[in-house]
Amino acid sequence: MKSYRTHYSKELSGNDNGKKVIVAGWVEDIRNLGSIAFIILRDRRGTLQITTFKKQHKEIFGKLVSLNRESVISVRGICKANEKVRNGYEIIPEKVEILSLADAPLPMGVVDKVNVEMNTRLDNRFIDLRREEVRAIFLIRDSLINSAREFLRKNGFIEVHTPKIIASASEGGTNLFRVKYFEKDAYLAQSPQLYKQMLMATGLDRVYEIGWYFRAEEHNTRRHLNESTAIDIEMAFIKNEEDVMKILERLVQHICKRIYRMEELSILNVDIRVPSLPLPRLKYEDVLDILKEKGFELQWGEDLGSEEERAIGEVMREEGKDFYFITKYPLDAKPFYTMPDGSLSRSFDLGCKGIEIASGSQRIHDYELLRERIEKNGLKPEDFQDYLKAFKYGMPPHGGFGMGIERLLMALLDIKNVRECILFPRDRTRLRP
Ligand code: AMO
Repeated sequence: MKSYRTHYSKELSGNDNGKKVIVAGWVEDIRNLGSIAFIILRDRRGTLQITTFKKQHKEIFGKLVSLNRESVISVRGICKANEKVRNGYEIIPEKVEILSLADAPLPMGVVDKVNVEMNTRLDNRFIDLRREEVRAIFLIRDSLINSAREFLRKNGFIEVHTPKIIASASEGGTNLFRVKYFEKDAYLAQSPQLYKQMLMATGLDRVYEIGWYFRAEEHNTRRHLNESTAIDIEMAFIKNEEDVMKILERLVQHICKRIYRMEELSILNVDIRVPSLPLPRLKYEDVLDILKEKGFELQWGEDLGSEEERAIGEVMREEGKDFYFITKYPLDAKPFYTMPDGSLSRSFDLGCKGIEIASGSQRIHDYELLRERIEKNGLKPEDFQDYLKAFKYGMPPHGGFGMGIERLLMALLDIKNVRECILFPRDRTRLRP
């Protein structure tokens, strides 16, 4: 055989009757009826049926029916139209090459309808990902990231990558993973915050990074990962946080427009609604009122917990809105770099169906004020000297946001557990595989 594969299952149909093809993939199922056998072969796009007859092809028949499930094979054969088969064709094999024999039993089933526990699935993620509905999430994730990149590039943002081994905290002093850096102590970056801001002093007016957050959060919830990914942007010469929110809402609208027709959504049985703009903007104080009506007693200044977020999501959903901003948080509830607005802040969170998916703000660009806010937050300006220096020699007004990729995906796809949205999750108890 010249090649292991000439066609994916999805690329063939009954119209290819008589065509010589080579297909390859995993043996999902073998139905041996004695004189005839059906092999279901799976590739990244779907499945196809191989039909073999004992009388005509004794050797091939024997080879195929004796395989363990999930073995990898390449099959050369003839495509034959057959209306009784799900995709309208079957492959009559002429040559079979076994590329990898699978052991039995499998650590977990691929097509069995039994519910496999999350831990078993994650322990055997390479098999879990063979399941169509699991793979669908990552195909959608790929499109989501691509469409974000497309939008940001079109709007003048350039892609950057900032250090992930850093000397000081970016989001306050807690939740840091400490690492040994030769003779010194270093940390894993909680976000690109300080670097993306420093870049605003360079003339690279608009930047974005698709990168990693490392957060040593102790809590083990359905919404938190210790290693997560995000789309961060920073933009200069803004008048206020509204300029940043406009980019963010257009970005989520663009992403929705790019993915709402994907066929993978039907595998997951979800509909994505493209939001109309502008998205609703709820002030923090109004959110407290809504929550009070719903029976939550949140004190002024407190951040919303997951229950409160869910309640707001429900209220918005009743109004037909999936996405909504919460604005004007109290200053003390936000990080030191946030621009004050009296006792409030020029900040916002973006919620989607009851889940916080992004947050951002206009930043302080005045050196003295920034120093003061660092101190007020119980942090040491000396620890931020490299960052602070960038504010001393010409720093334009600027702002930005960070949007969690897994959070956005879980909200859009109505997925209950954020671990489903990252290939190999890291949580409080999971460091493998
Ligand atoms: P924040 O800390 O709100 O803001 O993070 C931004 C977004 O990142 C996602 N996220 C997480 N997702 C999963 N697990 C986690 N542990 C986790 N932590 C955060 C969320 C969140 O909304 N520097 C600011 C952003 C900015 O102002 O530009 C920041 O990091 O979706």
